[in-house]
Amino acid sequence: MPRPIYFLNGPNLNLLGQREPDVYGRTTLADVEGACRALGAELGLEISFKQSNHEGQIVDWVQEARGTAAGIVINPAALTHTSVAVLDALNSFDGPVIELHISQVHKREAFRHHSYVSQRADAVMAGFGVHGYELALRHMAQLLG
Ligand code: DHK
Repeated sequence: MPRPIYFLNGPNLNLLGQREPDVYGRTTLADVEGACRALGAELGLEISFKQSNHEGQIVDWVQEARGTAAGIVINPAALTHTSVAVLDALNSFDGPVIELHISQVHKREAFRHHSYVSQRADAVMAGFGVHGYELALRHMAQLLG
């Protein structure tokens, strides 16, 4: 049984499509999940797509990914800039990790310019909009050979 790719989404991404559409667009997270599942089927990759507003839940899912997932695509959202706990959890995971931001965080407020997660991520994406999720999946497919 091939291992799935975990897509982990942090706080407020459940409101994607509704909150700050000028920054994050009008596509919902359910639409993004659907697009990833369709591409995953094309690439022969299983997808496990999750979102939580709670830091501990994200940590639990990263720990669950150990020995379960082939790779992790993570949009930690605000936890990017605050969470040593998410970084520590990712450091316990052996497979490839792609950090993804919908917006171009380096064009935004200074507090969004630092990422704890980048210390672990094998690739970092920002500013591709929701299309970044499919690009990340294609890159993950390449990394996994
Ligand atoms: C999403 C968030 O919710 C913000 O807290 C981050 C990220 C940026 C995004 O661009 O996907 O700063």
